[in-house]
Amino acid sequence: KTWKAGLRSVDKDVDAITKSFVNHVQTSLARQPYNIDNLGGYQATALSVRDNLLVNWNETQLHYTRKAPKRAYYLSLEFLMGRTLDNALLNLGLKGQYSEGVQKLGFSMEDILEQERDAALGNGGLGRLAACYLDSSASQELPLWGYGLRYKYGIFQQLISPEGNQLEAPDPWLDNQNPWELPRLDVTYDVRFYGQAERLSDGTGRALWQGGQEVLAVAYDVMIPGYGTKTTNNLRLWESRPKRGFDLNSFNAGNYEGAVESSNSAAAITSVLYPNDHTTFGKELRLKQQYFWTAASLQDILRRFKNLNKPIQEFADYAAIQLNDTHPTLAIPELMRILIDEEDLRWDVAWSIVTNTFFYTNHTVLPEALEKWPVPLIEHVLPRHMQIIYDINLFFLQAVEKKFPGDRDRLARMSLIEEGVPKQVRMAHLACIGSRKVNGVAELHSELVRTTILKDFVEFEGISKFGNVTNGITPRRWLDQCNPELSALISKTLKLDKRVWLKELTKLEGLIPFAENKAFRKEWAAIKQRNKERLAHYVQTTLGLIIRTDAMFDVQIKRIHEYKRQTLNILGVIHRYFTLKSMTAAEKKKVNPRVVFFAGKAAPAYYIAKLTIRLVVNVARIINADPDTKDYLQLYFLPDYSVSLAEVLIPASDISQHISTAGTEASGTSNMKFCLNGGLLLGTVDGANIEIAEEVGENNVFFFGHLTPAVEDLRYQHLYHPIPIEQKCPALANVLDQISGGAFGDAGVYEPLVNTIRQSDYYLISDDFDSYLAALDMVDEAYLDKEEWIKKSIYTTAKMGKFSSDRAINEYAESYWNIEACPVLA
Ligand code: 26R
Repeated sequence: KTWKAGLRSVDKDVDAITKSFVNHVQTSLARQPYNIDNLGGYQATALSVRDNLLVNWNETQLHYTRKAPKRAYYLSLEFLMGRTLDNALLNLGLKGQYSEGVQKLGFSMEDILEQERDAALGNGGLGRLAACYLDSSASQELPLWGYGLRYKYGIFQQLISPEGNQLEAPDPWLDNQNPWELPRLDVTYDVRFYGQAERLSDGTGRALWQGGQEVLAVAYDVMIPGYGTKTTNNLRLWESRPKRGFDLNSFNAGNYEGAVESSNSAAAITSVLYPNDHTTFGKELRLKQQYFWTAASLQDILRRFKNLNKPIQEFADYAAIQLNDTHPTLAIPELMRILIDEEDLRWDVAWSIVTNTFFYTNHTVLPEALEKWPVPLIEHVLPRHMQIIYDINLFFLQAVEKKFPGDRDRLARMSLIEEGVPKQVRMAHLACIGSRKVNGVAELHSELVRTTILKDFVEFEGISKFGNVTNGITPRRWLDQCNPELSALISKTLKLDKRVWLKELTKLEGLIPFAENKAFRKEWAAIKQRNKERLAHYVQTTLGLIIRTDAMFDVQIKRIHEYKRQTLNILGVIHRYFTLKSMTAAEKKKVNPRVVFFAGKAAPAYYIAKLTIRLVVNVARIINADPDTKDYLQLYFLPDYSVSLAEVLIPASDISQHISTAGTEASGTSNMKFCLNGGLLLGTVDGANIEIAEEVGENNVFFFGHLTPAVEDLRYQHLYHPIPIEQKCPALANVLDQISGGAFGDAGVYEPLVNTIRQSDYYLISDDFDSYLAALDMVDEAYLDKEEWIKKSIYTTAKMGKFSSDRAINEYAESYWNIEACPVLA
């Protein structure tokens, strides 16, 4: 009774909010209530909001424990969360009250929100998708936890030198304290590395793994509130710590460095996010990250299961574990190890539990991104796991041999082990055979998974194991938060509370008839205009650049990679520049002014990608200073792309570019975000672009370029029947000559980049350039008819319902994990 009286409930009124703010200023921040700056204001607000989240979080977790539903676990090495405060306020339904509260105390909510640093524990699409899925899982009241690593440093900060080079600086995101995490110093597990594995000779197949290094995993919990629900799910991030502070023997022997060395090497495991996407490096520390995280997560999941007092054979009835790409694939041999060596199960029983527990999502078919780990490295770091992988492979290949007798090529293709020096473990094969189901992230991509990288596995295991779940995005962050005016207009027009349509996004179709309403179109366009001004203001205050806002805003923002073809875009810009320069004043008058934005990070070791950035920056320098053209064409490379920057850029865009070589972009998710905000799409017939076009109709997107089936043939032609670029594509040859000739300075510097196109041109720039230019012209022409353009914009937003991550997470829940909503009653 006494306890109950003391229990806290959620603060619902402004008085309670200001009280808790002041209270946190005094007792948590140890500061005086007067004389608090915006950072202090942010911290106090965040701590107060956190208290409210905690009430719901505790209730949710207790509810799950009591109800004991089957749960899903989302294992991802990346969670690209961005900022939390605004989202927490929205989902709690306390935005208005807190804005009023902080205003009473002399703050503006906008300034407070700006103080928060992004949680940037991810590289790009895969990590941001994980964050959207967490939001949707809680909003759909699904019992789901995320598991990841608490990197001390997230994705690097990008600086651009005066020459245009990308420089990397660390991202010390935890320096100002992180109010959104709860350290759980009581939730810890031991994780072993190295040592010796000896098979027991008792005929059970068990082994003893001893010695080596033991590291402690410490849990940090991040609360994930659902939109308009009490459900507050959990994201558990592991931090590595030395198991013992330092080695006292070495210390006493005077070897101080030796004494702290092992403690340093333990802490190093979760020190930094690897900044490469799409190229593997085979680094030992990365392998240790993967094992550390999967081992800690599995111990945690098993401990929770054991609290249910069910036989271990029922594990897969209570837990579904989603592998976000192959990064957590070591969970498969790790669960085998636990079941066999520690739980004493027979191999077949263990394997059937494992293959009913895991689900694998593939996020790329690019060969250089498919993970392979050298056998000697795994043998060294995880000796017992290497034995288990060999055993899995043996039984697996025996089964293949049985189904396809004498087909040695097939065995070699399907083996978990790739022959070579050194031998390597193919993680996608292991993830595939160890999982209940496998999926790709858009229709085309899933088909490519089935027909290319996992073709043999489809033939062996049957097609029904291989599905598709098209990606989605959360409309809470990617419409309501980033574009509040548009959200308000939609609610007003649909005569629906946003709490309805933000959870049932297909309701947006109700906007279609309003496309014919002139007054509505005017309001729609005015909001786009104000979003452009907001972006211009941001660029002016952060970079000191003046951007004209009466132009078409053309945006390409994503990781810099050859397959995403930022090169195609910049070459198109250069072509436009020289075309403008050759025009008379009268001709120019008819031209749409255009502002082109690029943003994105290159992997620090990706030379060609960095050179692409340098080219963009230097082309911008020339173009923006040229009096002949600057009224018609401006170009900006915005440094240090992030979730928060995307939230400003996306609502301001008229057209965005998603122009990967056909068949290379698994899905793309920013394409959905732009379209949801009424930006039109210029793209190739690739990834989710195709499904977007299916929704909005081909007349409302700008498609160009060769299709996936042509790509292989074209590459073959490049190699064996090359046509000189001057002959094949004169417009492109001209542009390349200008670059080589030093039109943008640095004659010679860009040759390695230019040569990738002049020579093998793996990503087919020369094949798609002319049709790309034609598509750009079509965009220009369409933009001339403003009213028609706005109609397209409205129609595009209206048709984005399919791409809500609520739809996607429900597909996983129903068709994959077999879990159900477990609502926490108010
Ligand atoms: C192994 C390592 C180097 C690595 C490879 C690839 C690390 C990270 C990646 C990231 C990849 C898998 C990625 O982000 N893929 C993207 O996933 C998005 C979400 O499904 C897709 O929208 C996007 O098309 C795809 O490139």
